[in-house]
Amino acid sequence: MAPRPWADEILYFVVVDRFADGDAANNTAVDVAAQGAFHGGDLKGLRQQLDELSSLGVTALWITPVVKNIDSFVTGAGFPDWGYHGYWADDFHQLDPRIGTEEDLRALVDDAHRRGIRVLLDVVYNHPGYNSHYVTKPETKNWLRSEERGTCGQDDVTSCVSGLPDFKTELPEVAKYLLDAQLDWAKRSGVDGFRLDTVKHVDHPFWKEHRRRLREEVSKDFFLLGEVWGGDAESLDPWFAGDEMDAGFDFGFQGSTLAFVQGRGRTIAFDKYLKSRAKVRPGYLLAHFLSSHDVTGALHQLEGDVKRFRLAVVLQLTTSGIPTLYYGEEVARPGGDWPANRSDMPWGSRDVRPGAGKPRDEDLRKLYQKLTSIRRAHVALSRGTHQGLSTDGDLYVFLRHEAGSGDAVIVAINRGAQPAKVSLPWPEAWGRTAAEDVLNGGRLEGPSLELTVEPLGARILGRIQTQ
Ligand SMILES: [Ca+2]
Ligand SMILES: [Ca+2]
Repeated sequence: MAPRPWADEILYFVVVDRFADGDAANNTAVDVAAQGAFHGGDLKGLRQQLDELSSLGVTALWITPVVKNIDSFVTGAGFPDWGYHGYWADDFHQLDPRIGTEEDLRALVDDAHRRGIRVLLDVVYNHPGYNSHYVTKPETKNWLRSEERGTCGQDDVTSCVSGLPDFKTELPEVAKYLLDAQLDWAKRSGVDGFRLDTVKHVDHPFWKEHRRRLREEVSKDFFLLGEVWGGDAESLDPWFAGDEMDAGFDFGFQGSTLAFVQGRGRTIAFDKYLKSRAKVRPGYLLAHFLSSHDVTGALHQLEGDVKRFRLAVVLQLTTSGIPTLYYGEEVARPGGDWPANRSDMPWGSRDVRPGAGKPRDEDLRKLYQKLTSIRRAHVALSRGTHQGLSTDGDLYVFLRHEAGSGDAVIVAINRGAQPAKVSLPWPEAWGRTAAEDVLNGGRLEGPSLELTVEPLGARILGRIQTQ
């Protein structure tokens, strides 16, 4: 694949078990009616849907962990809850047969690469699953802190997250075992990077060694996107300063954006939040999501208000960082509170299981297609500076500008119930050429920029490219 900065990627996150079923033969203990059970999705099914993802315009894929998970369920949530999500490992040296084989994983990565799509594998170093064999086997039982033995600590690194057994990653033997296993998958699968789970629950020396070994043994460009719960430009910095991660999730984007589109808080406060994202250490990136497997879905939080959701999507795909789309969001999959936030991918009239027959909002998907193509055509949207131009009332206008290419894009969002108007100076970066609304169509001429934005409407303006 041709080199491309990660700042330009549009990432799509898939919970493999809940996406597409390409192999009924691996469907052991599948029960689509049970919310905590396996639903049959697998790597083969995902691979068969790469054209679906390509046509959506995403450029990178993040898949849930593929290693063998525990074979039993837990009942703490009030229903049988299985390791369908991949975060409850039972053997780091085997793939989960319900997800697929090593060949399936390699074929997925190869086919994705052929379409110009990079792949991030989700990796967990902090813990195995509940009652995993690591806890009971004599060779490994001292590798873990556990509630059963009363050995869980009190701090982020030594506590037992969600009551899960905690790997003593500070012990060289434990670190080596975990690193050897995951680096081996990186080498064998050809993935482009890892999405790293529970980052703040593992010690910094481990992450430094992790990075050092990946660069030496796999690739100097191997990309690391870390989940530091609650992370933002400032709180992620220790993992950037220490050369441990390349990027981290911005947990503030969902709440700030949903509040803005719902008319809560002043427009200037939202502008201030978006500007604060530029404080991220130069060369490092934030990844921003509207929904995930760990938070309540955005559309659900908006009580199904697709008009406001569309504004949030425009903001996600026109602001800096790596936009991280959550599977099915693009067709209005109703993702509620946990565990409904991991519901099945809707397939409409197609039968690729898990959510076969469930309806899709194809108009919403068309908006995503349009926005991904606009983002990919305008480097200002992925790499440019962010400058608020108007923050009066319910209208928010901002400029994204990338000096190297001279590309400049203006985005205008009206969250109010009335049409909003503003008159702005013609952007210097556009010179004297005319501009066009690349989202809705329509031409604009200088000498000033006279903008009207419909209620709950958005406009994206760029200079008309001369041939
Ligand atoms: Ca299957
Ligand atoms: Ca830990």
